[in-house]
Amino acid sequence: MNNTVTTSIVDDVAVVQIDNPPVNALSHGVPEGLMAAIAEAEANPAVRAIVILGAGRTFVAGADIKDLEAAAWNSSVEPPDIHDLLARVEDATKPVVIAIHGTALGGGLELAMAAHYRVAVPDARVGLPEANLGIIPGAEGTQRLPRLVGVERAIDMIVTGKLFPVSDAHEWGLIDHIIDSAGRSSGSAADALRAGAVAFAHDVAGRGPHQKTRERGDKLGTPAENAPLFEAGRQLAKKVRPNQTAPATALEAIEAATTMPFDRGRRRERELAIGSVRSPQCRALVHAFMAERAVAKVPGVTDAPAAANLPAVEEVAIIGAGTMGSGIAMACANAGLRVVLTDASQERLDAGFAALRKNYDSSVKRGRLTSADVEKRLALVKGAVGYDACASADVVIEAVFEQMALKQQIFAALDGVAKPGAMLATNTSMLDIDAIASGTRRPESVVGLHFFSPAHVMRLVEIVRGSATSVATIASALALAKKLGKVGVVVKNSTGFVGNRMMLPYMYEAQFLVEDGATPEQVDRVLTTFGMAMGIFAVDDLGGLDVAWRIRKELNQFSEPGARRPLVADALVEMNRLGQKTGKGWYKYEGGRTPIPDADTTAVIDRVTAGAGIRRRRVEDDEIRERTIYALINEGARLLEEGVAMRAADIDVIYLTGYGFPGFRGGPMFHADKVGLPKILERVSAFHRELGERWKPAPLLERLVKEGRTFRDYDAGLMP
Ligand code: T1G
Repeated sequence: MNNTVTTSIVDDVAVVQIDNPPVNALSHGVPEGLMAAIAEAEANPAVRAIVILGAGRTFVAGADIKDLEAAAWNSSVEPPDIHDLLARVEDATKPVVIAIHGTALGGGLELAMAAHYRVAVPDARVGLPEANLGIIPGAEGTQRLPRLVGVERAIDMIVTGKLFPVSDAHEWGLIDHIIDSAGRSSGSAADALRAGAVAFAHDVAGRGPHQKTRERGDKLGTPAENAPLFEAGRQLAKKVRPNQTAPATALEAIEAATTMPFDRGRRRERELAIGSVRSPQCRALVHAFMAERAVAKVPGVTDAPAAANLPAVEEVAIIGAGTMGSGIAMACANAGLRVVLTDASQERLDAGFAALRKNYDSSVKRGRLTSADVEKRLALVKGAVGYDACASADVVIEAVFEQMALKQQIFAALDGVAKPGAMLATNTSMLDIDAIASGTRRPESVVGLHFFSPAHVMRLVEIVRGSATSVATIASALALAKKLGKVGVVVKNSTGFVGNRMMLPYMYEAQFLVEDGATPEQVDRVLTTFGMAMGIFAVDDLGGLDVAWRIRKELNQFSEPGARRPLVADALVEMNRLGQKTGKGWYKYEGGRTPIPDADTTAVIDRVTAGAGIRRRRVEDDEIRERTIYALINEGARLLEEGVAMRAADIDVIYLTGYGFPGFRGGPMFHADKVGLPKILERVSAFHRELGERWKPAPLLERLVKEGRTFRDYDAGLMP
């Protein structure tokens, strides 16, 4: 028998354990092993019931994503199919009980639904997150889930792809019994689950008949009852997964469950599932999933001896209680870390705490946290005026405004205060880390931690490696990001690092398009239709037009002879149209956050462009899409070549988690591969001829086209 599945006999119950680390995916012989174990248990007269559980941290997290990836890229590879296993479980002659801890996800929950009973520990979670990967539950999940929880709930679970606590799942009838080990005085949680599941199995063995989910129809409703539910599902899909194809496909499969006998329904599901696996969106979303995990592995850092023995982080000090500082404080407190929030005056500190309190209050209002949670978290945050309170911190994060002299002064002062070995981080979004580090005698401890606003929400942290930053410091920064539930991406020191350096040409190209004849709302519509979470002009209004204005000054941008300089943005700033905070920017705002096109902006554009002798023309949507997105890609290729970004996939993760790039396109570099690098180069070269030097093709782009390679190939070459 294969070694990912083993059976032990406890009383009259066969306990079948899946052990396929890290997450017990249904690969490496697990399905075959389970079938063999069931056959053996059936044949054993001493066994009256079967329990299936997972070893290690979790029950089964689904099909193996690597198998899925192989099928997505290669149409001669069949997507994972566990129908035989599911039938074997459901038709077992002895009752099968699935015992869940950690998570039962995707194929894992589908396996559980084929069993006769499901039990779980109280902190386990369940879900069908396939839509996150651009596919539909393809192991009969769209057929069994509505039978167990009803059509409405099934639609919600499958379209949102969310994970749900077992308390909810129990209420809906998806979980039969919660094993509460609160009363147990000894033994591990795993022992409690095993003992509880065996007791449950022993109990049901004497009863019967044992319900087969596929034979149930009591919750499937009638066509007339279901029609509005499917309509609501389509609306939900539009809202939570705009532009994604999998939710509509999943709805079709669920509909099949309600109109066809089980066997025909599951065949229909299989057809639809295969179609979804072969879709470009699946490839992109699987790439995004893998890339997000790959960024946590940095050659030379996470595999270095220094990474094996990192000091624990328990206390974080934050310098600067402004928007970023208080947001970072919240992110740390949410992760259970002690926080010292500091600023130069009591007044500013009070304002920081007020902001913290306000953010927490809104989490309570939205039902995300209870008041008790909030009090517990707020109790972790202490305030202090001045740097002295940073002395006991394991990590100090500077989050004052972007002024080099001030930052250098802070780091020099920290040198005398921070404990030896403490990480000294700066939250700068633009400034030179090496220059900041030059003020201390311990530049090896200095690192950039570029959080994104709002810092307690946004998942991205760019981890900026200065020329002196030690391997241990980078590894600690990665570990801290993970602890905060964030995605840390290591990049090299360079103006704007990766994210903002790509953002500027993208943003300015959008502004040139407006000066050439488009409108802010047209550009934003093209970008959101492409899938960006927000249009660039709405983003600029949100962040404040003065931010880029200051950068233009500080970096002395557009100083090269012949460089085209954006004109309208300066004019708007001069009129104090700074965006949402002044009620007007590229758009106007009438009390809320909704951008409203403004005739005054049009007048400014007309005036400024006329003054500069620009003859405005009709600009087509295609031109907008190409000039904005290809500007991102061309700059991304430069960053790769310069080694500021290590892998094209790192750039993708940065754009997916920090800049609202649509997951179903896999990130800018993945998207470039999909469009085809020759086509991108052709357009970039044409823009270079028409629009000037800013469009000079990145040498790496030219090289890859010449060699017939993609960015994905480039990454593969780097990481054998
Ligand atoms: N297959 C293979 N590897 C997986 C995996 C999976 N399903 N899930 C996670 N991993 C790896 C991951 O790459 C990482 O590897 C390690 O496990 C830890 O993951 C038929 C076809 C389970 C909640 O979508 O949501 O079933 O980097 O860093 O934060 O209809 O992983 O260590 O080498 O994320 O504790 C549906 C996806 C599959 C679940 C754990 N299932 N996974 O989170 O750790 S499709 C999913 C997760 C399917 C059926 C269809 C999370 C997690 P490495 P991690 P974590």
